Amino acid sequence: MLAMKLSSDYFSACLLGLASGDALGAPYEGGFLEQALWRAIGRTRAGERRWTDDTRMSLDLAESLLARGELDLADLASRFAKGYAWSRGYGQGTAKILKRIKRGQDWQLASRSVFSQGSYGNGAAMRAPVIALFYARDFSAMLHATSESARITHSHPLGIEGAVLVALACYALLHQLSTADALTLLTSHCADPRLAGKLDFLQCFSNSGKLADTPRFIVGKLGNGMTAETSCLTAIYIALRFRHSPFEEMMAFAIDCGGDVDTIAAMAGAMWGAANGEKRLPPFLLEKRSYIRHIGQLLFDINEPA
Ligand code: F2R
Ligand code: MG
Ligand code: MG
Repeated sequence: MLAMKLSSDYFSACLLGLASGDALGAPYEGGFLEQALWRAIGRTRAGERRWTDDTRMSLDLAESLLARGELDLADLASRFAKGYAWSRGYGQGTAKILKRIKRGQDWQLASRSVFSQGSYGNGAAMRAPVIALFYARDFSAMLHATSESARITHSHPLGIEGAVLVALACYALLHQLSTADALTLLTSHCADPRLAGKLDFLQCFSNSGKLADTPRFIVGKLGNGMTAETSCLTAIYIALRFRHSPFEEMMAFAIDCGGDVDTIAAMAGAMWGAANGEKRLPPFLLEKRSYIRHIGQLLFDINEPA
């Protein structure tokens, strides 16, 4: 769809932005018990900030796409299952599905074993930035792969559509679309009236130049929950509002929004990284930083014509 020059720096930054938002947001996610647990296990022995399921599943997806050269759901399901560890704080439904696959159940059976209509959590959306990178030069393949990749854990239409919107937002920012053009692109691919209503809200605020409300107001309008419906548009709003501001300012706003902070910040962080490149990201001690940068580079290389 778009043929402009892409740079490897922005691919790495998209993945590092995701992991940074996840790691910096994780201490604020969940209730008292979850936060106390994260205080105990939230750093590696080397003092690096640990990330959670959001980054683990994004790396699983990237590693599968790079190894297979295309989306291979059986391979991806097996990598998701191998990557599962309770200490990464997976969603309850996703954890059950991955444990079943680990025990040998076919992923197609496992995917509907918890919620009969599939999950509408934000778990497919939080890893969707990887698809935007892998298919950065093939728009229709990106849309198709995003929906397909959601199916293993999130076959509910809302879980899928949230993932598509997040992938599209990353794609738009990677290609340096204006905020108005990015929102037009998202609107043209949004069918669900609940998500479309929230996108209308973003359009109004973008048109009036008034993208500047309090976290409390934004949470009231867009949500801060663990479902795709209550988190994806919040992340997109935050990324668009802070796309030209320092990462730390965006992160402070995401933390003030509360709720599912690691995931909202991971999705917004991926979009921000895709728009800004690596040099503007804060260089704090992050678990596997060099490896994540390397995977971003490989996702760029696959898009480069030989
Ligand atoms: N799991 C966490 N954080 C723990 C915080 C728990 C805290 N006590 C709290 O409840 O706030 N974080 C990680 O999980 C999220 C991603 O979740 P994912 O992968 O989408 O999981 P799941 O279980 O599929 O969906 C999440 C919840 O949404 C509700 N839900 C989804 N589909 C449903 C359906 N069809 N019917 C009814 N409910 C449905 C359920 O409550 C699910 O548990 C991210 O935040 C990640 O960081
Ligand atoms: Mg998480
Ligand atoms: Mg979360």
